[in-house]
Amino acid sequence: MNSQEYINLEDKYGAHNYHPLDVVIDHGKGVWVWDVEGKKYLDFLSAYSAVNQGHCHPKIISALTEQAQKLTLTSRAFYNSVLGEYEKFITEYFGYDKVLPMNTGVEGGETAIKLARKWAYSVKGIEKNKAKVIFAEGNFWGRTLAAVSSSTDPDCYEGFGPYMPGFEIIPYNNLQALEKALEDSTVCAFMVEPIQGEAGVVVPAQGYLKKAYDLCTEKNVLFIADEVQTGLCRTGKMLACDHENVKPDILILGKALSGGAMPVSAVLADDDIMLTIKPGQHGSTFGGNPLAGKVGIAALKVLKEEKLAENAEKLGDYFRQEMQKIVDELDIVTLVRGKGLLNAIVIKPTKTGKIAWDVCVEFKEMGLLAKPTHGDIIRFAPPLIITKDEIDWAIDTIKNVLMKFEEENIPVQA
Ligand code: IF1
Repeated sequence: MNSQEYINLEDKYGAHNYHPLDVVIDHGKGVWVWDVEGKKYLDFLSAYSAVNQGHCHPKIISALTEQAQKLTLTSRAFYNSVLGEYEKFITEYFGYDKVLPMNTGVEGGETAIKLARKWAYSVKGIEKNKAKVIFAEGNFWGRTLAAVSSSTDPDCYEGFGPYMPGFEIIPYNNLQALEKALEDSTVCAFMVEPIQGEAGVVVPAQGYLKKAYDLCTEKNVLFIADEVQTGLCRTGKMLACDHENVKPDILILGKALSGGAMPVSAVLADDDIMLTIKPGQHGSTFGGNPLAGKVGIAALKVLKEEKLAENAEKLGDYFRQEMQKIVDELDIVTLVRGKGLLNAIVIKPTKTGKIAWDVCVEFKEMGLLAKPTHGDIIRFAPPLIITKDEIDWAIDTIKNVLMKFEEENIPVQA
């Protein structure tokens, strides 16, 4: 079958809950993927930061295949010979007493909020069913009803009401708003992305995270960091919170925790928070399965062995510096922002409002895969194993495409 035939199958038999670019990927290795016609692409999305270690990393795949021959799932009705080893490894890796293993990032978010509420009633002493959690405008932490209840993006929440009570939303990167919200003694937690991914790689002011953490601590409110997308070396440090030496009370990880091999997420916290959930009060069939444990250990080891945070920091700075030259030179792109290898450019709005999409289609034709978010923003997030030569090729490709659009489509203010 050719690409169009694969696309037709998905169109006919699959829910239409996505609008993918017209490329049918068949196999991948490192930073490269190939479509069914054998055309090669540089992956500049990394499955939304799930393949930080590169596609099909040999060490992660061998951990997966070796364990898959032995034992894949016991459920938590019984112990297994991998989970304890994985729990010890990941809690020592990040410096927390305990981990609650789940599968998807959004389950990590749900788990963190349930922990915060349990802690609110059993430790902080907030009146039953009155605990509030604060979120920032522009947040994205998944697609469950609780997640969309905290969203300010109509595409995420419209048509899915009624919404979860006890959620409050304040402006992102605004300490005065947070300080004011924290005056309410029923607030138990502030859940925030250190850099907002889906919002378009929105980087808060230097010092925001640290000051937000301190304000929460002063008010005995839990600081929950959603590092599902920004964590695991993506922003040039192991965690984005490390840029400000903030240690979250609750840390949520996902995506690259498995290197893209399977869904693995984790919530880390110390005993005073984690032990508020008692046996039988939370979990999931696949949470903490032995396959995820072995894959998680391998994925975390690769991050350090291959110094992916250092590479992301160095090549991310270089990438933004080169992108800035393009911003200065061209009219069509108005800014570049990001940290490490989580970056985005903003395309000047036009009447059609779909120029970012058209640019990504042209990127695809030229062999680079990226996707717009929120109309005029294009996120660039390659696997963190990328080399300088590969980044240089990407920069040239991005520049050539943008220059082509500059000449052909003089953008008009929307
Ligand atoms: C989609 C992007 C969207 C996340 C953060 C939790 C989750 C995510 C910071 C939930 C998931 C994914 C979901 C995927 C596209 C992608 C995404 F920001 F990465 F680009 F949508 F906003 N916290 N992000 O980014 O993790 O349950 O998906 O494992 O839903 O379209 P999940």
